[in-house]
This record gives sequence, structure tokens and C-alpha cells, in this order.
Amino acid sequence: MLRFLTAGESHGRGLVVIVDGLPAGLAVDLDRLNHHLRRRQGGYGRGRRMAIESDRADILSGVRRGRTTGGPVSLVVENKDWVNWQRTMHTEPDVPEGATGASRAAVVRPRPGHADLAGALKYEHEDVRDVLERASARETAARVAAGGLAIQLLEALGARLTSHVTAIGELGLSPDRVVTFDEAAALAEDAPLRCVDASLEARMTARIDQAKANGDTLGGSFEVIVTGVPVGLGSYVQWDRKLDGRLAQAVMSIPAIKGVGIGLGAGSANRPGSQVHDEILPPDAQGRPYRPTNRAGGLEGGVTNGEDVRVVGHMKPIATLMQPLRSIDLTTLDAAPAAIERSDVCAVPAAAVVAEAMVGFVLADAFMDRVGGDSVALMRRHLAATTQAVAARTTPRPGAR
Ligand code: EPS
Repeated sequence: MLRFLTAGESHGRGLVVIVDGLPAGLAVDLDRLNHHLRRRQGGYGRGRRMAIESDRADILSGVRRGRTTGGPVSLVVENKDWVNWQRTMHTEPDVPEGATGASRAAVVRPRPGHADLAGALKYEHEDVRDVLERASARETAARVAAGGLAIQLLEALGARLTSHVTAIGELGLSPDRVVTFDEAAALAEDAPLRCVDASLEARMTARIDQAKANGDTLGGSFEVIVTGVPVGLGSYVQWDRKLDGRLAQAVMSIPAIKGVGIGLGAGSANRPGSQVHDEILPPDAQGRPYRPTNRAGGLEGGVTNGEDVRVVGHMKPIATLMQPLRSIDLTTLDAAPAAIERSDVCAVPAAAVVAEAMVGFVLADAFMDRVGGDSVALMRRHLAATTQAVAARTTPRPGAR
């Protein structure tokens, strides 16, 4: 079983993640992992915090001479902003000597849509900062570090993964537009929103400018595409082994994600079956039953069918509005505008990178279930055996027909 745990506050010293269950012998490319962290910081509409941070992960354990040992891998991502917050975020009971940054007043006006109110009531916090520091999407930097390792395991097993933005606010690609893996993977990493339609992307950035000018925020949608996924990951035999369900939970757990779809997703509900299901045609040259369409997003019955896995996520607008919504002051219970914290106007491209990490992690775990082994070499042998078994059933034999 592959799992990870994160710790850390948005303006604390930094973020920590422990990844447990990786096989031994995985070559770890720290530069590539840090490249994912940089991608998470990008996208049009991010706030000033991203100008302060230049996120990079350092490995503390579980890797020796560039390869995993099989032991837990621990990583840290420091918060550069910590120097500005020590007098507010110190762990000691009193402000330590030499602490830097301002001592900030308690946050008492919860933001609608953030964890502020429910969290303060649940954990009995007077200062909503005790909630928002952990509920902040800053935590997703740690997830991208963990996912970066999982993605390297996927690559070692022949799978690759990418993402692209399909909608910002009410502006989106046509529902019939199928974006291929290669199209999404070819998008420039520094493109403002990583949308395959350049003229739509220009309208999207203008829409973000407009929202910013109005003190408002915007959500949107993205798609993660994984190619090279073998047949047979996940299972239909038990609810918690269905891979579509596991992917949905993982992507829904990303802050602000309100909907997850596989393939056509919600679009499957309003079409007849003939326009939803992917017909099965005799095997192609690769020895795989040919599917002229992939509306199922590579998953049938919670099991991968060898087509690209396609996961769509829908993100709500960020909860901090510079033109704040109505709220209350928790100390007086009087009406008061919601607190304003530094924030982003739109973070959909960043959420797509985080979703790559979460999808990558769940798929790597599903590989462990099907072809798991204590080393990458053993996993490759198991994978070869399962691939051969599938090919034996699906590759046409001369004269057999
Ligand atoms: C984020 C860090 C945060 C926010 C954002 C994402 O930093 P700060 O609060 O210092 O500006 O920019 O978090 C949220 C939008 C949120 O609602 O929590 C990051 O590292 O991605």
C-alpha cells in the first residue's frame, strides 16, 4: 500500500510529507520533482504569495545515492514567507527572542466558503487563523511533492500524465472537444492557463482581470489525462477497490474542488446509451480490442480498460474576496464583512497540477495492488506477466478466426 501524510501551516516554518510504501530501486529525479512544484505556483490569476515563494522539496530520508531504499521517504518544503510571520506563527508559548515579522490580530470574521466558521466551531478556536493556516491550499505543495514521486514510479512502469484547463468561470471548451494526451502535453508550461484553445485562453485571462477589478474570484474546470495505463488496475468486486471511486475521492479532497468526473462525467447523464458507451471492435495491431471512442475515460466497472484515464475536476471560486461577502464578527456576533486575507483571483491551473499529483498517487497505488513488489525490478516483472496474459487473450492468432 502506498500512502502519504502531510503536515504544516501556510505561514509556519514549512511543509513536511512522508511517503510510505514506495518500492526500492526507483531512480529519483529531484529536479523533475521540483519542476512540478514550480508548475503548481504558476498560472494567470495567482496572488502575491507566489512571488515570495520559490518552492523546492528537499529529501530527508528513504533515498540513497539517487534511488529509493524501500523505506519511508520524507520531504520538506520550506515557507520563505516564514520570516514575515514568526511573531504570529511561533510554536513556543511566548514570542521567542529574535522572532521576525508582524504580530497580527486574531481573525474573527469567517469567510463564506472557507473552512473558517465550521473549523472554528469544531475545534473551539477563538482565532480563525488556527483553522485557515491548515485549511489553506498551501498544503497542496506537499501533495505535489508526494505525487512527484508517484509520477516517477508511474513513468518507470510506462505510464505518463498531463493536464489542461477546460474552463474558467463561464468560458469553456465545447463539451464535444476531445483533447488528446499529446495535445495537452505539448502545451507550454509557462502558458498563462494551459488551455488548448489560444483564443479562448485570451478571453479567459481577460475574464480573470475583470474579476480582479471587481474584487471577485473565479473557478473553472480541468482535465488530467494518463496514457500508458495497463488493463486491470482497480476492481469491481468491492466498493472501495473501484478505481473511479478512489480517483474521485482523491481529486475531491483538493481544496475548492466541488465536482469530479471520469471521461464524460456528468455529461453521461443526459445522452442516450448509444452516445455514451464505447463500442468494442476487433483487436488492432497492438493486440487490444479497438475502441473508436473513449467516453468512459479509461474506466469500466472501476477497472482500467487500457484506454487513457481521463479525470475532470471542477473548482469553485476561491473564498477570499477583496470585495468581501457578508459575515459576522465571532466575538460580538454582529454583522461584519468577511475577513480579507491575501489570496489568488483564480487558481485553476494550479489545481490541475495538484490533481495530476493526486491522480498519479492513486494510480501508483493501484499499480502496487496489481503488480506490486518490493522493488521496481520486481514490479516490472509482474507487469510484464500481466501484460502477456492480456495479450494472449486479445492478440489475433493466425488461422484462429
Ligand atoms: C497558496 C498559498 C496561500 C494562498 C492560496 C494558495 O498563501 P497566502 O495565504 O499567504 O497568500 O495564496 O491559498 C488559498 C487561496 C486559500 O484559500 O487557502 C499556495 O501555496 O498555493
